[in-house]
Amino acid sequence: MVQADPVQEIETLREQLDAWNHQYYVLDEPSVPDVEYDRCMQRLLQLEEAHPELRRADSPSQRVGGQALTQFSQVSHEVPMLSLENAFSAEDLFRFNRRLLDRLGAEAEPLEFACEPKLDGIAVSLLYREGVLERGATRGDGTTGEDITHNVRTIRSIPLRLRGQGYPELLEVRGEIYMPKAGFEQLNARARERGEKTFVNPRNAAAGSLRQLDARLTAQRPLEMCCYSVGLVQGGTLPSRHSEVLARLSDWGLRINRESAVVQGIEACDAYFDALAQRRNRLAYDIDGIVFKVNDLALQQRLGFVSRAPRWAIARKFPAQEEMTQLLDVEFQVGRTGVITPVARLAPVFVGGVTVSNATLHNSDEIERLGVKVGDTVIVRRAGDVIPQIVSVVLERRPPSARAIEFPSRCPVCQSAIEREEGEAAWRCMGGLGCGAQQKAAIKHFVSRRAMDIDGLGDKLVEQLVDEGLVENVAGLYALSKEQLLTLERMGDKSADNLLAALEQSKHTSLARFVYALGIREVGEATALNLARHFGNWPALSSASETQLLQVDDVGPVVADHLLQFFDSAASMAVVEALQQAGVSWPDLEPRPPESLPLAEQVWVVTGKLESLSRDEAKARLQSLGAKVAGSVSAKTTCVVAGPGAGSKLTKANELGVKVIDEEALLALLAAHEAGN
Ligand code: D41
Repeated sequence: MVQADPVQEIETLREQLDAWNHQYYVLDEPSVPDVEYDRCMQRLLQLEEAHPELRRADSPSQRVGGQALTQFSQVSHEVPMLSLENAFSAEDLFRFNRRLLDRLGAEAEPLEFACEPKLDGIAVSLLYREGVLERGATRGDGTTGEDITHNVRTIRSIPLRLRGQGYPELLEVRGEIYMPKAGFEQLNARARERGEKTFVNPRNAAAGSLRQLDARLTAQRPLEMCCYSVGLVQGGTLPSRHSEVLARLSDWGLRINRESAVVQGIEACDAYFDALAQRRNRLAYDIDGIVFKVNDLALQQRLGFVSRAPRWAIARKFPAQEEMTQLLDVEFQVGRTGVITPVARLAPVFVGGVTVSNATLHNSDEIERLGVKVGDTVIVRRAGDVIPQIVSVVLERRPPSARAIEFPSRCPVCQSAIEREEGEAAWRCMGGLGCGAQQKAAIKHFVSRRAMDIDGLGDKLVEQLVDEGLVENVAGLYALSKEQLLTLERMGDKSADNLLAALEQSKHTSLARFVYALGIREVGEATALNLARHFGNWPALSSASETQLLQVDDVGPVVADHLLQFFDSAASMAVVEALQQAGVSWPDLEPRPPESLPLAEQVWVVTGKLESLSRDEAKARLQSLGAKVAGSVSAKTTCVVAGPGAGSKLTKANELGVKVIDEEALLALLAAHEAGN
């Protein structure tokens, strides 16, 4: 794309980069490989360097400014940013509807409402002049906020210039800046690894990220923006319904919430609330309720506002995801790989929809960071499927009897020495499979459904078997006799027979399952499958060199090192030997080059929510069958897997006549192809 005219080439590059940004960050549909994007960006930077007179603030190269600010300046909101009234029950919501109808007259029934998830982030205002982003500000107290232009510019879902045409000369857009849950977890995990301060929740992380004077810091934080209304509008007009205004914002390249819906009547609002409450944990971001707005802007006008909140909107809140409770004790658990995790025992508390009585304290650094003591009152957070966490201590409530938490100096289960590797936060028990806790965890993993799939061998039974000294390692399972089983508590004749049959059946397995079942550090299902595919048989795999291991998809230096340690360990290899002696076997495979895999040459796309496996897992398993997994649908796509909530990718697939299957069909297909491995 070399063009003689730099003006023209710069404009072409900016348009291309803007379009890709929009596809990626606003529509959630990646459309180019990173290298291509980077190449264009580099070219643009190079041209702008050579022609400083052609630099412009709204160029995609100008998201992160040079100098850090020394302070924030204040911004007054010409049109105040109102607040929202809260509702805490269905009754509150119905009362809201009655108040509306009292004012508007019964003939307004049923009212049309716009329903929107209430994002738990920071409310902000963006000002566009002639379509160019001029200023970003926090809501502050609604009248005065802070100028955070330098920081909002770094957020990729905020366009530096609006797309298309027809926008007013002056347009103030309002919305919420938030941090998606996955980005938050990653940010905290990284901070924890480095022993740095973590954020309490995604909202605080978003607020902290926006409060940076140096935009280069903000640029590294996974922030997103979602728009929910407009403020100042001059030199142009907007549609007459809220939902249409949002649709227009979307046309201009701004991000709006795809879960939003327009419904008729308050009963439908109630149903929307219940439906989203069900799915709340599966959304990619935290929401703390649902906002209901009268959709007709003329009716909004007639209703007006009281003090600082509009009469025409209400936020129905979900049950809190953070609650206060007491830390009763701390226990130290030893995991499968020896990692010692402090677990908080809590006075039971109802939070995020369930009763919580345990929370993870992660590691010794985290205990130190929180400064928590036994007896303290703590704030517990349970969001989504994430394990409950203690996020802070209420120091004012510390009783005089509070006692410091002592991290053990030896393994609490086997008394072996504990060590912590350079740069790691976790302490590990060095007892290996001599440690009872690691023994039990290794056996539980070995028998689990996706490993050897031994039916009827639950956690309790595994613990009994180890505690009674009947089983020491996974090979011992196959030496169990019926007489031994019958000595166990609550083990009847029938259950013993069933268990022995399940053990017998599990002996016929696949190399991939076997490798996964061994529980080698960092070797998950997908990696095990890749290893099995690549080497085809155990002797080849277990004698592979580092160089050979590194040739396998998914295997990097760390995984290779764990594998080599396992193969070098006489004890581990003796267990493998004993398992094979006991009759555990699998069909060897032809070591297969990638091009002979069943889905070789195919391009797959996964979109929407999946129920029984994560999108990453689906991707890894498709890849290990040879498929490429792409981020967007094109004529080259072989098949699209669409779960609930699939949007434009599904539409596109239908338009192009690309095959679409659901999760159930995907599982069937994976099972069919993986069976032989
Ligand atoms: O998602 C939100 N947090 C959200 C906040 C939303 N979807 N809609 C909102 N609508 C308004 C009005 C009705 C006043 C335009 C809001 C907020 N306000 C709001 N956010 C913070 C204070 C008020």
